[in-house]
Amino acid sequence: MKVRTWKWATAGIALGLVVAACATTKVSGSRPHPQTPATAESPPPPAPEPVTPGGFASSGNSQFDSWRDNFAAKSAMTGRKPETVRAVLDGLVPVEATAQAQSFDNQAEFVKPIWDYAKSAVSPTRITNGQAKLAANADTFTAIEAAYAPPREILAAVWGMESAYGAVIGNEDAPRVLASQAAVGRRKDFNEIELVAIMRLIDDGSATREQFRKASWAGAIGQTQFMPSSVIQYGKDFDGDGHKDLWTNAGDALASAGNYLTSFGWKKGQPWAVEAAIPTGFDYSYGDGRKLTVAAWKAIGITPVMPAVFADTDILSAELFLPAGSYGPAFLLFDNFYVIKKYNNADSYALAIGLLADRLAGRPDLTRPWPTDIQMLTPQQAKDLQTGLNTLGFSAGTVDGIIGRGTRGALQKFQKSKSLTADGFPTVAMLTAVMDAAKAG
Ligand SMILES: [Ca+2]
Repeated sequence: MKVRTWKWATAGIALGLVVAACATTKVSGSRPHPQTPATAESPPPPAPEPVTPGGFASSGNSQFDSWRDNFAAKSAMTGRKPETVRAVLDGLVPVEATAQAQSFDNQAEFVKPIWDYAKSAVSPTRITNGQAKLAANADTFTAIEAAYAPPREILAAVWGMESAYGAVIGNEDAPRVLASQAAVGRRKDFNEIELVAIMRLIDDGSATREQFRKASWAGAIGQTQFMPSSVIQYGKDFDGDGHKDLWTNAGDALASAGNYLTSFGWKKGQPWAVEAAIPTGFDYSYGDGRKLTVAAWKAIGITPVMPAVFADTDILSAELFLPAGSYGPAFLLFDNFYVIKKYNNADSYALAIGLLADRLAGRPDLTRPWPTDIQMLTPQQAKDLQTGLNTLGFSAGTVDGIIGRGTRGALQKFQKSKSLTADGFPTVAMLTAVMDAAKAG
């Protein structure tokens, strides 16, 4: 407690200096130059730094400045301490809008073929490092497992995927990236809520302004990459030192992830998914999102590759997931798969976490490899496929270049009509078959 008090006293002095500096700027309109008195030969003094009506030094971007003035006033009205509002928002210069938009558009979990993402996620290095981290933190994991529902390998996989087990937590300023988005109107409410969450965490002594200078480009913080509002809602001070320190305390970060997944309904003792062996001649149209019990899947020829630890799962419901159509491994997904998606809503992310966790638990690699020779359709090719299917009377809906359920279903009908494997998977070969049939028709 003494250390904390001292830190706050220091922070108070620092804040006082910042405020004093701002006041000087505001009043005099230019920086004082006490040691370089002006002479006739001196260059003219620098132009005064513009100050916004809200009292912030201008960022040079009028849209950002005006958003900040309004948001600062709004934040103060929610009961945040004025010095915290200023510490969080002062000095921010917006991230260039195009750079930020590109970061969103290029998220690997959405743009890579799912198997490329899964393969790079479950790399030998990540498996080796994860097993070493599990061993080095065995007592922490045992305590966290006793308190929360997910097994240690799932939490270790989240740790590995989010921050390379704490090694890479980001160097962006969370207030800056969140404010940049809010100012241009990109998910404004979401980003403003996160900024207020940062202010709240600083106000109640959970974190310091400085700690938020280590964040991801999206404003997520710490070894398990939580958004600030999630730190408030789900974060845990596992070592009981009074701080939810997801940045430097692995136990706090892992317990927070354990609590998060538990809160979203992780079912203890159930798998996230298991690989499913598909028999020859299987009707792939079963992979349409329907849920059947494991016993029912077995009855139609699917063989789950079930680790002994999950022996008694015949009564559980599962969905057949065919990420690479008939060209790669198939999975039976259980409820816990959808709980992982609460962490990051991409099938590829949840798949990667699950596969990495399985390896960290010492389970064998997939029995069926991922395809290496399949080329994904370009958006234009996807449009051509949709046009061809529509021409043939297999309605793929709007020609938008996005392969969703509708396009896959239409492709399955085409495949069935040609006695092809009806997996609805859009390969270049399948595009050619559709185009040829459409021309011939
Ligand atoms: Ca702590």
